[in-house]
Amino acid sequence: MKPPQRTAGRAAPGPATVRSSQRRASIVALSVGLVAWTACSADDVVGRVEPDGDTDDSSCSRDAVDGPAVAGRLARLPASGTLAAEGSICPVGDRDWYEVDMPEGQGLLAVDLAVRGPLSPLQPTYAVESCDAACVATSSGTASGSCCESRAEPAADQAGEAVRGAHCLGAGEYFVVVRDRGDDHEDSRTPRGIYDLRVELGADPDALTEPNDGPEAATAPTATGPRAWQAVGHVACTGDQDWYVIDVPEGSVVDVTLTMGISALQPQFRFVDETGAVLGVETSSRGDEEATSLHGQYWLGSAGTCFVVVEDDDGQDSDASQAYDLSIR
Ligand SMILES: [Ca+2]
Ligand SMILES: [Ca+2]
Ligand SMILES: [Ca+2]
Ligand SMILES: [Ca+2]
Repeated sequence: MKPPQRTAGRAAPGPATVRSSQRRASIVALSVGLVAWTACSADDVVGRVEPDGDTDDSSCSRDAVDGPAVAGRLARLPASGTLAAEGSICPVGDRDWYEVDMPEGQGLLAVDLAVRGPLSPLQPTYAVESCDAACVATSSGTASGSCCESRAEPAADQAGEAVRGAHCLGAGEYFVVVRDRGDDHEDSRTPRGIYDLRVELGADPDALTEPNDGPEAATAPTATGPRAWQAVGHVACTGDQDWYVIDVPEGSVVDVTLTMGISALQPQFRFVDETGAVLGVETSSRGDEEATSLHGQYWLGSAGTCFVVVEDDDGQDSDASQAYDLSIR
């Protein structure tokens, strides 16, 4: 097993719970494909026991993808190559595990999860877990702490609302775990509701400069003149920050310009000095409706290092298909 090289969040491993038993459960006809356990070796597995105990409500037509040892495999849709599964959250507390292999050379995992039909009582959500049961990302953003067990995640998704996210992950093996946000609803409609899970794997367009998500890993932009630089990049996944570093002489005035076409995010840049103080923030709060053109000017009394950070305004949105242009002079 290869360890994740870059994750959207670096979460502490969850509690080591051992799967005590594998329940026999009724298997419904799903387009999940074969239930399998091949990627993470048994020695690596820290299983999770579903919170619903041994309740096996046959009226739920429960699908048997309850944990890493019996994770479902996603089917590849012929036309698009998208990986897909369908299932149901039932009974209350049900969690459905799907295995995803991130190959070398890829690094972007995009998830789309939606429940079919109107009036679903579910608040669908997902987490991405690594092979050793560490949560590395959630539908509501970057993981921190034991998010997979949290009952109080930040985004209050409405019942029945689709959730989407894109996550930067290193090559390796992961699980996408689908559940109700509070583990307190089941799809009780008649006929029983079905969710659609779609997963797409792709390359991070900034692969040559990532990870540059903090001052220590900041990228040097391309020099275009004695005191002029430029960079092209992408806010490619949830929580992606692109840090750029320049050195300036004493008494400098630094001009920063950020431009971007209409995208799925609200682009923003911060100007940060070497002490970490934020000297200015410019935000395009309508960047998903109109093109972005941001400009700021900053005076530095003493010579030193400073940073320009390009990001989404709240770290929740991303767009790997739309590049930004950054100019510093
Ligand atoms: Ca299920
Ligand atoms: Ca980036
Ligand atoms: Ca970055
Ligand atoms: Ca945003």
